[in-house]
Amino acid sequence: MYGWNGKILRIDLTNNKSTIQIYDSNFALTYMGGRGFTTKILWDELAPGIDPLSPQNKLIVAAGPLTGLPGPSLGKLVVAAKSPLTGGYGDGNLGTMAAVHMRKAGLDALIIEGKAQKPIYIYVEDEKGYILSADGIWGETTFETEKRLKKAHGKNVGVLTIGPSGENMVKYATVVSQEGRAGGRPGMGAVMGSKKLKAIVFKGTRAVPLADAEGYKKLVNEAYDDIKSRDYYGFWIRQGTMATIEWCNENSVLPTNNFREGIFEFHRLIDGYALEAMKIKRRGCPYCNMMCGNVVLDSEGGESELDYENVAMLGSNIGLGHLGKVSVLNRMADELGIDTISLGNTLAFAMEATEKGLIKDGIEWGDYQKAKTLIQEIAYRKGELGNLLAEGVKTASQKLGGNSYRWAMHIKGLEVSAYDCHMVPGMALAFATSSIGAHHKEAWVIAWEIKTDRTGYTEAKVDKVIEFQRIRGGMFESLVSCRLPWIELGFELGWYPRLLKAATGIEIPLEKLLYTLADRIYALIRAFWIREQAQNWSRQMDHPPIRWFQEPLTKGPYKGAVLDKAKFDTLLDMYYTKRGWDRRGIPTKMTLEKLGLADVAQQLSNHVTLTP
Ligand code: PTT
Ligand code: SF4
Repeated sequence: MYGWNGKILRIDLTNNKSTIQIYDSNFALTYMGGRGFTTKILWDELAPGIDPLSPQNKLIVAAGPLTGLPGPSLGKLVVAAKSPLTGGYGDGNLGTMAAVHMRKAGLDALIIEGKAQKPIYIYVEDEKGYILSADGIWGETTFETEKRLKKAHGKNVGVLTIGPSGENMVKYATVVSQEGRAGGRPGMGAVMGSKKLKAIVFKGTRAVPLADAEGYKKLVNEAYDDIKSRDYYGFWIRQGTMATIEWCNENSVLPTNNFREGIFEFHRLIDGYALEAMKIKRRGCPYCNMMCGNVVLDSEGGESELDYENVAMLGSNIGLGHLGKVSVLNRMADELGIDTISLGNTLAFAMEATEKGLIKDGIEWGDYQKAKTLIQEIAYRKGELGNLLAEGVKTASQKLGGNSYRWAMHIKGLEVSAYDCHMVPGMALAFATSSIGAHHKEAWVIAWEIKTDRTGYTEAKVDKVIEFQRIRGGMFESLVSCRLPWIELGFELGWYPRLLKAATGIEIPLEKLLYTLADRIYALIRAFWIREQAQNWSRQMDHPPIRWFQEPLTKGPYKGAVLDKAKFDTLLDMYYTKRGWDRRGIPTKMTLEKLGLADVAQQLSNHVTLTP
């Protein structure tokens, strides 16, 4: 095979064993890579109903046929496991030298199973895996851990690590790399912590075999030029994703005070222009020529890499209008290895619970000093409140009781990312049907929706959600490649089959990537959720938080706006029909068979009655 290495490294931490597994072109062409691989492996290998924090869970790190090749924004990989936060499928995407080195090590994926007896880290060099003691790094921050591992193994390696929050199994602990790339929102860091796995270091010295190396090189040079020639390129370089703060506020979708409002009085103080005034450098993922990691000096003199989601969730959503201070909270999240989106949600949840008297001596809106203390308490699970919030807002609201479920902003247990949906039903549907819970990554339809028709509950919106899920959640997550050149600068999708052809020698039309492959991955992820949640499953799991239906915006041009429950249900029905799922949101037997998943239908029917 060209493009794929055809090898997966399996490391069993319980038995201290490491083995290479060869896979064939049929597996490669059916699941492509990245999320396709992780989904298939987790479906095949996890026993139904396991505890996500037990040794029975597996952590998968997976690349695709384009991962780590020199080429525009191709330095990305997927980390996945059964999520301790949601109990369903969980994954995340990171841009890191670990992606490049894993592929140069001759591998396309790493499966980590079992549990070590003592803290360890994994060192992988050219197909070989070693389990080494984490004495001296266990307990350290992600930044310090990476520094020390680079001291031990040399600078030319890629490192994935967890911080104290992963070690303490905070349910939304992430995996961090390069002091500012973070991935695995639904607790992938906690899964590492549960295995006593502090870090994974990759070193690769080989070249990935390409079908047409010369042709690939030529194509890549053209692709880089194309990206640079795009109209928006200059402004992107200035502000990156941070331009979204201003746009969201203008359109009344900037999460404010726990998604109660869509506009923030102090938005100017945390927007892309505020960033420009503080910026000291840019960072980014390997091989990217539109790097978006904007680094600032925060209020305490530390370096903090800012993105839209981080700033909205730790700024407007908690009522903090000071970019220097927001940057401190963001850096703390990176150092401790906590997801900023879930963190911004849990802090806001606690602020609202304090305001409403459910938490005594809690935390007031915008209280920066208390937020810093609480972040530490969450990461180390210290004290009653820190421990409660470490569980995420769904469990925290169940434990806290009262009416707190009304302001727990999550879907399927994953906290909502930074778009208020009181008046964008298409985006609400995207959140509701995302395959890991309320994450924007698969169907960021909000920009299109606001430009075309923000009030309607139309078929066009359902189509757009599915189209984006195919492109973003299916194709980009399995190639694996960054989607930002396409969505932000208009880099055409047609480039990807061309790059694939040069890398693998195989002509895979865009339609195949977007329809058969993406739909297969989606159906399999859904099957995983149903298998794991068969007892609790209902279409309610695909519903946005109650707040957006029942508590209207009280400020701004859309004052009074709420989502309409009956109309939302109609959207959901349309979505299910188009996906070939029944009214419960479960893929029908016919749909699974059509996608080549007859064996999955067979197994799933042991857990639920399938519609023919
Ligand atoms: C992603 C989610 C996002 S999405 C952001 S900012 W964004 C938050 N970033 C965090 C962070 O930083 N530190 C932290 N401790 N927690 C964080 N949580 C949040 O995590 C990121 C970029 C961005 S910046 C986006 S949109 C795009 N995401 C991509 C994706 O998902 N797939 C893909 N094929 N390409 C993508 N390109 C862009 O990558 P999760 P990164 Mg991240 C500091 O992982 O779990 O999916 O959540 O990977 O390398 O940092 O790049 O406005
Ligand atoms: Fe990474 Fe940003 Fe470049 Fe995408 S655009 S590859 S997220 S630096």
